[in-house]
Order: sequence, then C-alpha cells, then structure tokens
Amino acid sequence: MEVVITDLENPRGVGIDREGALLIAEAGYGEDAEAPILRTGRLTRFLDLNGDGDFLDPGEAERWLDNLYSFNSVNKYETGRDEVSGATDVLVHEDGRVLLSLDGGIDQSGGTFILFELDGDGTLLREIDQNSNMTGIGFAPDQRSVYATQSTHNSLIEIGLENGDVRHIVTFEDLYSGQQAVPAGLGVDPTTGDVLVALFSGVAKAEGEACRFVPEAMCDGRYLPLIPTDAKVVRVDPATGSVTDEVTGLTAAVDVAADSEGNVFTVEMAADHAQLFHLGVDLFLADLPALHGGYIRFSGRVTMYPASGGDPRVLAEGLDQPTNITVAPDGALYVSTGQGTPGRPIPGPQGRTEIVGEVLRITGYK
Ligand SMILES: [Ca+2]
Ligand SMILES: [Ca+2]
Repeated sequence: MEVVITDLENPRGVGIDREGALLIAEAGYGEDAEAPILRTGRLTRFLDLNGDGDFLDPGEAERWLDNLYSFNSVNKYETGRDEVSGATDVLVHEDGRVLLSLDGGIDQSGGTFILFELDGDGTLLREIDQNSNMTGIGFAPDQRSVYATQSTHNSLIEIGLENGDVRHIVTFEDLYSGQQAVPAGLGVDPTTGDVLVALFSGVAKAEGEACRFVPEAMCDGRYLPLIPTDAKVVRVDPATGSVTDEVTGLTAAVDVAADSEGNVFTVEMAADHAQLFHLGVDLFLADLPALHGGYIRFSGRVTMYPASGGDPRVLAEGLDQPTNITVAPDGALYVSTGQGTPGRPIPGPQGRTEIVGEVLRITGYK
C-alpha cells in the first residue's frame, strides 16, 4: 500500500481515464458557504506527466470543476459528527465522458443534487438534476445508464444517460436493529451485472437488540449513531430489484467494488462511533481538542472476499475514515481516506495529529 496523493480536501470518488489519469472528487472543507466563490468542492484530473511519481509538476493537476457545494452535517443536520458532503462519486465512460455526483444538501426548497456530465477534456456538457443525493454511482454494463444509491431515500435507482429518465429499482429494508439502511457506495459486478450496495446503517433507537454493545444505562431510547456489525453489503439484480445479502457483519460499510474476476472489496469507514460534538461547534477553530468527533479515527479497513469463496482477507486496516474504493483497469485499488474537516486535530496512533485527505493505492493482493 502506498500514498498516491496527499493533502487533499475530503477525497471521495476516483475515476481512471483512458490515459491513466486520476479524476478525483473532493468534497471540500464543509464550510456551507452561501457565496459560490467560497465553496471548496472540486473535481481535479491528476496525471504524472514526467513520470516522477508525483502530481506536483506543471500541468499535472488540472482543475475541472471548482467552487462546488460543500457542507458539514455536524450543524446542518445536527448530527454532532464531523462529516463533510459535496462532490461525491466519479465515473469515466468508455467514450471519455466523465460523470460526477454532487450532494448540495437538503434545504427548504428540497435540496440540490446534480449529476454532472463532462467531456474527456473537462468541458461541462450537462447537469442532470436529481431529487436525492447519489452516494455512489456505477455504469450499467452497456454504459447507457448509471445506477445511483440515494441515502436519503434508502433507494437504488437507474438514470438513463440519453434523456435523464429515472427508474426506481428498489428501496432497502431497515437493518437488524431497526435502523434505516442508508445506502452508501455501490459497485457493479462485471461478471454478472449485479449491483453491490454498501448499506452503511443509520441511527438506531436504544432499545432491544440495538443496546447489545452499550451499558444498560444508555438503553433509554436515545439515538445511537452507529451499531457495530449491523452494516452489510447486498447484491441487487437491477432487472428485478431482488436483494440478497452478500457480506454481513460489517461496521459502517461505506463502499464496495468488484474486479473483473468477481472478487469483492468492502470498505468500512470506522469501527464505532465516538466523541460527538456539541451543537454549534466551530470545527475550524485552531485550538480544538483532538477528538474523534463522530467516529473512531484510524479504525477503517479494506477487506477482500475472493470470488472463489475462500476466506476474506484484510488488505488494509487502521485507515483514517476511508470513504471510497475504485478498482482500476490494471487491478490496482484506489482508496480515499481522511473524511472530516481538513486540518482538524484528532487522536492518531502516535498521539495528536490532524485530518489529512489522501488517496492510497493497494496492489499485489492476488
Ligand atoms: Ca510528476
Ligand atoms: Ca466507489
């Protein structure tokens, strides 16, 4: 495993184009700015032109979209968790077009949710408006439509690229402790055309089975942000909408991908929740204490489930809140880490550190 790019601002989806360049969505600082000029979400194309292993030389980082919506749910949705949303997932079409999903957040008028379509040079071609966020996007096998997970609706949909028609595929049922499914990332299994969906899991009311990991005193009907092992990855037949469990017993399952052989890779963002912020917290203050702030930092992992049915293998662990995985055409895995307010002090493995957005590459796992 190696760090490919560091000092990113909430890297999310990664696309790889025909030249091998990385198209990286960054959700930004989560400033929730009114003025577009102050918004920090963006889409950038990174290509190592001189082959020296970095993207720091002239022309190697080309900004395609800038000033995209960026917000933090800590105050906007009063979650107490340092979670930044905005630019979300990226796809590169065989013909070079690039798609980017954007979560502009819910407001009184409903919200702003856009699927951007750009050509292979970064020119904006179209904005396809949606009525919910698209936490993960993936091409149908013929690349004439896009599957998208809607975490606010607990649904999987299909968006036609000719005219933007939307087809509802399935609404996911509640999970084990009664919490909403909250679909996060998705991956299309190229060997079957099935859609694999990571069900992150939502807040659970502290009663019954939801209390099995907390002291009895906390089993008082309050809302628990996360129940470990209640997340899962499901397999959806997009033609019928039928859903079967693929991998159960996960925690904060945030993304999933499959490679050309049908091996499945899951990403768990964190092992549990921890140290929520009080309402109204200013996450940009320089003297904030080093708190987890929602989920345990440095407790994310990537696991491979071999197509052969063999034992799962942990490919990377101790990751700081990974959010996305992409399988490159050459089989390399790209994983985005460092969810949360960039630069915020957090507890690290060796003591106080800060949130840094990075894209990692995992190779040699077969
Ligand atoms: Ca370079
Ligand atoms: Ca992904």
